[in-house]
Amino acid sequence: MGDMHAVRNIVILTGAGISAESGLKTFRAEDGLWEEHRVEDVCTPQAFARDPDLVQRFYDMRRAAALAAEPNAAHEALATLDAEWPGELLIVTQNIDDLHERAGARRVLHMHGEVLSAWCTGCDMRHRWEGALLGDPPCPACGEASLRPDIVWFGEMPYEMDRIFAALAGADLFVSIGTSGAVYPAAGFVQEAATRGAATLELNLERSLGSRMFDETRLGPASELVPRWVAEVLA
Ligand code: BV8
Repeated sequence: MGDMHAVRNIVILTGAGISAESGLKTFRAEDGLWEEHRVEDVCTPQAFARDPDLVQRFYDMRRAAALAAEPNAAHEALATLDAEWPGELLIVTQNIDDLHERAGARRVLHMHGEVLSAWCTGCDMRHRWEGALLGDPPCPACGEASLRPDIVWFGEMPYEMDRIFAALAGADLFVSIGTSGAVYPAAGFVQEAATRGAATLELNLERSLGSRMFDETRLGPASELVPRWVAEVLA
């Protein structure tokens, strides 16, 4: 990676690969989530309208898995970077688990939502939620049985896109960790950052679909690559 002294503002994009070593399934692996479920059956507003119980059961399973998982060395290393980095830093995650925060990271943005949050489509309130949503429990605020997982489904606008694009515009360094680069707009962030003059680095088990757009790619498990990279940055 070039001379770190010129780097002040960092944007980090993470995907399912950073939570794989915590035991959470990725999407596209041979034993991935999309092997057992069709995206259009569980991850679109149309699917929720058609069969809400199937979708609630799917996210109840993901919620239980997230609660049972523990952060790994990659999450911990990013939490250390977050605590010690004097410049701007934003961890933009596509993940709906809370392992970044449980490792201690604070400057985290969940662009695709959070599985430990329930959103009432009646009164628009959001609630911390650890239990099941199957069975239509009432909204703690308005009592309506209209809670859905607080998740961005395909065809829905990701959260806080303005904040993300503002951070990309000011970034000196863009780092992508554990993502296949298959889903937009996240897969387009490397181009946006590079166009704005940022250096770009990919840390992944295998080359992603957008690999050729990165200045540098390092291949290996996140639990090894991320602590090593953070040590370099803080050196
Ligand atoms: C929108 C929440 C518009 C739910 C998710 C442009 C071109 C083509 C298509 C589109 C386009 N723009 C928009 C689209 C449509 C669509 C899209 O991108 N489709 C794809 C399939 C082609 N995008 C959307 O619909 C987005 N919305 O565009 O809205 C709009 C505009 C105006 C107004 C209204 C609307 C919304 C997309 C968000 C959907 N929700 N998640 C849930 O989690 O259940 S996406 C979900 O899938 C994840 O969040 C993530 O984004 C994606 C999965 O990707 P990864 O996380 O990368 O996981 P994957 O398994 O694929 O890869 C894992 C990687 O890790 C691998 O590379 C592997 O090698 C690596 N790895 C594995 N183990 C390790 C490792 N690396 C290191 N260490 C390890 N141990």
